[in-house]
Amino acid sequence: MLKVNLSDTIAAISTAAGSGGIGIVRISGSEAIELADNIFVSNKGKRLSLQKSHTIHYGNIVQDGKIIDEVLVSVMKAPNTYTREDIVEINTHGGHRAVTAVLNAVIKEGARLAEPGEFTKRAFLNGRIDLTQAEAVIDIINAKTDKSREMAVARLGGRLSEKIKELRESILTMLAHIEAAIAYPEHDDETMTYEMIEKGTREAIEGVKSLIASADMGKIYRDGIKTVILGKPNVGKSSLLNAFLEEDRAIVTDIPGTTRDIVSELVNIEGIPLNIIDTAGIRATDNVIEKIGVERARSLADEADLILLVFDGSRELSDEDRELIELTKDKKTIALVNKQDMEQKLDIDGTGIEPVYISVKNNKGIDEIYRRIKAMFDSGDIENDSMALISGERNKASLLKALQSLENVIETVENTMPEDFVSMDLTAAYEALGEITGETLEEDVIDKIFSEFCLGK
Ligand SMILES: Nc1nc2c(ncn2[C@@H]2O[C@H](COP(=O)(O)OP(=O)(O)OP(=O)(O)O)[C@@H](O)[C@H]2O)c(=O)[nH]1
Ligand SMILES: [Mg+2]
Repeated sequence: MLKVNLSDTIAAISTAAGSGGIGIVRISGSEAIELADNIFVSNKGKRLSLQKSHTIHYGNIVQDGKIIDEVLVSVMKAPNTYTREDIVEINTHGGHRAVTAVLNAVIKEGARLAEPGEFTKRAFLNGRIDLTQAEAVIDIINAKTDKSREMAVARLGGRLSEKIKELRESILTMLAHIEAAIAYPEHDDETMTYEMIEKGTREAIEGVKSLIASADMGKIYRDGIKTVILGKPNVGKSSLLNAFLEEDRAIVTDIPGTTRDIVSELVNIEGIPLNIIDTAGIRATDNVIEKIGVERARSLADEADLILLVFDGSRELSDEDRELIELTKDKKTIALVNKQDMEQKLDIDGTGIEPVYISVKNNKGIDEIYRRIKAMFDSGDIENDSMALISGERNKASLLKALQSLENVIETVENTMPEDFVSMDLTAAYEALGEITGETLEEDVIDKIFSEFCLGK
């Protein structure tokens, strides 16, 4: 069990640093209301501890005879609160000094400064939400697009928890059958049991696989599609980046080799975030420095979720172009033939490439690039039930572990090895899935997850 001190009352500023209309100091714990009462002076002489839950009260925060700020105080009593503990939220004026002074007053009354994410951690430890929901809270806060926010909201509502719960329950049922078969061998037809287990395990494998597939989509919507613009020098790579950004971010000249350093920018294309990386042009020569460029292009291509491979339509296909085609052939690539406004000399028939013809100069064909990207990444799945529910590498790693164990089960069954092996692997899968909801996770891992939260959440 987790050894966490839930008995002390914690406090933090929950609003963002800086000036705003309102700032909020949040207090949670068994002494939250009493503590607030010590510094809250209602103009009608109200005592917070005598008020009903979920009510708001007007007055001043006063300490050592001095008014610190004029405030509105919300009183929320356990258990129907964010943390399931008593919560008081003090709405102050939103200046940094005002919220800080009120927080200091609360600390002086005996509250402890909350750690990052501690309110949400308490919600988790007190059983109000599971870990998928806690992580959804961070993801909503950090969402860079509406899509990733929508996905996180679905998780907060328990969509992922339900799926994990279903999978775990079906595994548990199988485990129970095996235990029964071991305990009462005379009552159970062994082959029957194995057939049932194989079927159940295959179903579980499908379920886990579809969640893993959604993890990749989830990552893309969360962090952006890592998009690398590749091409030989002077084809218009930096110009393309600028066209996406609708501003002159990267330096563009007619001198080949203009871009030296990697430039990267986040752009939002119809709700799909692209993390676009402009690179130095690739030259396939024997020159050592240029070779480094090719190596770098190769490693960028390896890391990319999407490659935009740019050709210059006004020049003939060169060795550099061929090298780049070779280098990107197994990757998600969109080929672009640029400079359509000029006389065309490029012949890419026979390369198997179906490019988008564009002219960055005349802003032609850029929409078609967007359409291709949407078709590639917006699988429609996102809209429906198999929504990208998985967030982050942690969940994916647990799913991969579960998958491995389930695949071991199939192997054991196929080789009619002893039941003990089956139950061992099923148990491992059951536990790996439990890590996602936080049921079978080590304390330090949980601490680490919450430490990535912002203060006051
Ligand atoms: N005619 C024409 N010129 C273009 C077009 N797109 C880019 N250019 C020009 O091509 C030249 C090279 O453009 P850049 O965007 O710097 O090319 P790059 O691929 O980034 O080049 P390096 O950084 O040197 O590898 C510049 O003079 C651009 O103005 C286009 O669609 N038509
Ligand atoms: Mg450039």
